[in-house]
Amino acid sequence: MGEACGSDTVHGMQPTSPHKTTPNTATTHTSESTKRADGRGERNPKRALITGITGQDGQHLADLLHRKGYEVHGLVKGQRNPRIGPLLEEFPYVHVHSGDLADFSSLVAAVEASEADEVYNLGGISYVAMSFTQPELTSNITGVGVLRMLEALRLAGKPGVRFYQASSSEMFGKVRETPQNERTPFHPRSPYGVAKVFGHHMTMNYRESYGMYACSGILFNHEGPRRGLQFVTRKITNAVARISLGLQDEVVLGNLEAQRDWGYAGDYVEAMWLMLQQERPEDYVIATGEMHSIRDLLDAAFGAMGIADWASYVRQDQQFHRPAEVDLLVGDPQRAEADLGWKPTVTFDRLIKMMVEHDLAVETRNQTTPRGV
Ligand code: F7E
Repeated sequence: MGEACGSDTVHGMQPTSPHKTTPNTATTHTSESTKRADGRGERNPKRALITGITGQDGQHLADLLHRKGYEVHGLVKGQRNPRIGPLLEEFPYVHVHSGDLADFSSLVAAVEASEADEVYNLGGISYVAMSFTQPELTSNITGVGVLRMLEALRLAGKPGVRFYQASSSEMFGKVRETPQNERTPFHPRSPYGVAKVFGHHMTMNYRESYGMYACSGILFNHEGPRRGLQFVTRKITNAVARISLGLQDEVVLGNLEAQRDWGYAGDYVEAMWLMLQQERPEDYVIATGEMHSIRDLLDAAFGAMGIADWASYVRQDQQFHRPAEVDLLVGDPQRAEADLGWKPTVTFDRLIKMMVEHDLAVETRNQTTPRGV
């Protein structure tokens, strides 16, 4: 199947990549990989394939796995994707495969060409607000995309490959209990949440039906300087930096009463990796166990710049409210701590301060660097 599909690595990316030249290269590697009994523990370095590698979590995970000695492969959509250049500039060791979670054959080809021992499915539409305006696209990529990847592994005959699914606390939605744990029922409140529930159950189903090592991390909000500017933490920390430099007057937000459990993305990718190193595949809640409102977030972000009263800098607008809101989320990470030995290392205040300082440095640099340099 490898040579027939359009998921050979993107040209001009990785000079040392064994997979970058022609689709036929993938065929050679596929035949080698079939010699392994279960695909694990017989090869050094281990290989990982990450979907969504250009996103916040993908970047943190690529870095972590590289430091652990893995050969890191990433699935990237579109040959002219503008995020490929910056990705390879920062992570030159990544082997890039062109493919799409909407395109089954490209997933089969990427699985075969990468010869992955571990697949981390982080790809998809992750912005909850957008899922209300593009519900069908969200269902297809964030939901059915999980099924496509699981089928790609099954039909490519890769029973030994370990699969991680990025499930989300958004699945809890209108919460039935607080804090939420692995047994809390789901009640999603957005097309995104519904799609994640589909992917979560499909991952369980492949584990139970085919004995695959397939598991999900139910990750609560996780942030950091790599977070996209549309998410509320980074939107605020970036605005605070710009306001303090006189580049912006205010930040316009939606619901200030929402409460979330915000942790540091760098900690959370460690949990993903740990989940694939266990004897048995299990699903885990990954969270800090602490809840804060958007108002707390504003306190922390403006506070980092020495501004105690932020009211005059913040305006609310209906355009940032959602048709159905998730009022509060807070996770109980006890199982992860007991089984995986995982614990968050970055506190809420430190996380927000780190993001404000990063944004201040970036915005200052942008101001002082002449255009085109
Ligand atoms: O919103 C409220 C908004 O967009 C957080 C994704 O990574 O975490 C993330 O989803 C809260 C919501 O993240 C604005 O209504 C107020 O209550 O930063 P967010 P999210 O929706 O919680 C989960 C775990 C995921 O899986 C997702 O992929 O903040 N809020 N005003 C606002 N949110 C945004 N974005 N912008 C505002 O102006």
